[in-house]
Amino acid sequence: MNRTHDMHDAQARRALQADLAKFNYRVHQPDDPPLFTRAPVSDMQTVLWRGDDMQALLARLGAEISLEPGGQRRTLRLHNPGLPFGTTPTFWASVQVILPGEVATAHRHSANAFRFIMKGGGATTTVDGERYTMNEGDLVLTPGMMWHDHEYQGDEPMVWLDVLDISLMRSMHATFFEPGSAAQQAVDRIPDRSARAFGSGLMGPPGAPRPYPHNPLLAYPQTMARGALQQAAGLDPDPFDDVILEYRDPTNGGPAMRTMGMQLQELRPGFHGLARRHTGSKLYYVVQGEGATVVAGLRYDWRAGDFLAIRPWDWHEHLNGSASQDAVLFQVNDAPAMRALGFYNHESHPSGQQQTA
Ligand code: GTQ
Ligand code: FE2
Repeated sequence: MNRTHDMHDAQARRALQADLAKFNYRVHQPDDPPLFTRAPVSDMQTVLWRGDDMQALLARLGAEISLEPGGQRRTLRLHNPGLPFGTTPTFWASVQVILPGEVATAHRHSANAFRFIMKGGGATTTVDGERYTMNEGDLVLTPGMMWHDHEYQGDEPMVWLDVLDISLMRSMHATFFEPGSAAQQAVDRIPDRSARAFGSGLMGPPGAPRPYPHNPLLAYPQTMARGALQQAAGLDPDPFDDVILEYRDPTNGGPAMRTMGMQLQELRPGFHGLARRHTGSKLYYVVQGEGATVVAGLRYDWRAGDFLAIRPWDWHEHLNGSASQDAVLFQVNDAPAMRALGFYNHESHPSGQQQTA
């Protein structure tokens, strides 16, 4: 192939394209962006949101935005400036504020959702007629097309993280949304029913179908999760993540949701993990303590209340520089969706850790 040939080819491709358009065909053009890159190229940006900035904004949201029956939730969306919408290419994370006496009215949607309680406690969510009381550090699931509404009868504003696989659902043109016929569902099942039946993770109803058709467990309380993490601290440390556990479907050991994975981890004082990269995106919420994550050679220092979203295929490693304080991170990732589709891929850094700028 020489230069003249290339020019001739480019000309031929342009001419062909013009004639093809009306038949809904195309041929690749020399200036088209490359389709098959050697490795993932993402428009997403790695972003750190500071909890300190968020506090005042949440107070404004509470004061200035009302919660209308049948309307949108009152949320501060974590927007990724590299993307047209959403926090990552697959999911949207938002921080929801609910004030004493408020009801977030019933609806359902095809997007899978969960809540992780950031501040306060006592609000209830009803999921397909089953009511849960939500407290700080709890994880509560709302799988796709299950009816849900929230109610809060407390004294102080309550704040939680919502994550929905909206971008994934939208990219697959599979959006359904349905408002409820009443503001709230009837609570017509035993409260905490799924947690009572399956919540121990070790014992369950002997008559339950096997395999169970979907994860029957909707709530993962903080006390359970932190207790499990404390037990795991007695194991060998994970070289990337120190002490880490994922939230699981107790009936099959798989991820708690079909598209999104949730994990809780503890970085002990002095921990400096190895660097790795993987396909798919993830978001960390700092539950406790402080530390840093080096992403693509840049160091992001974080502390309790911060969020950090990491771009697909960026090298990243965690550290806790404190001499005495544990750091606790809650994580959401899209690894279950990536794995189910055969797109999950990961690598450890050849030098163990990155050079920082
Ligand atoms: O609480 O049902 O952040 O439907 C976005 C969409 C929360 C919810 C969000 C929702 C909800
Ligand atoms: Fe919802």
